[in-house]
Amino acid sequence: MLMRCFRAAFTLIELMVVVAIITIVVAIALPTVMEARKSGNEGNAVGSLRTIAAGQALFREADRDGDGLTDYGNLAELAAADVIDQILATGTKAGYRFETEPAIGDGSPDWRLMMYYSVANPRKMDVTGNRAYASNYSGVIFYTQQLYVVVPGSDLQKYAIIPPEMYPIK
Ligand SMILES: [Ca+2]
Repeated sequence: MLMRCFRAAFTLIELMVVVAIITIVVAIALPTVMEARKSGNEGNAVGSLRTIAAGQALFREADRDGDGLTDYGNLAELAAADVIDQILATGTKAGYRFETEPAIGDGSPDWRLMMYYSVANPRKMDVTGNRAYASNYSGVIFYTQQLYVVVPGSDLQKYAIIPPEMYPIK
């Protein structure tokens, strides 16, 4: 009796209406969920750049690689010195890819004592994040809405200069 009532209560059309409503709700909610995930990843990327900045300072001041120079390091060197976590050390964390390198200047070792740059790019632009970030030894973090490509020999790599088309985060 109960089963018969149930069947009578749910016709095919009613089921289709339910499916249509669920589809609409998902279609409305999905972009919001995606945006929330991206902004979460972006927040994490900024946090990771701050972690790298703190790690660089520790690495340099304490000569954590023990080479007798108060120099900056790359991701592998910071990881080996235990000043960044092992996930960040892989260069990929929470939808972002990270790089950090001492500045190369004119090739003399003095440059790596004074400057470094860090870059965080979304693994997929507009999918895992809407912004690419960069920072230098000043600790200020800048963003752009294009993937940030570090060109070998570019001013960023040489002198840790943040290009003018990047904007400081608030
Ligand atoms: Ca050192």
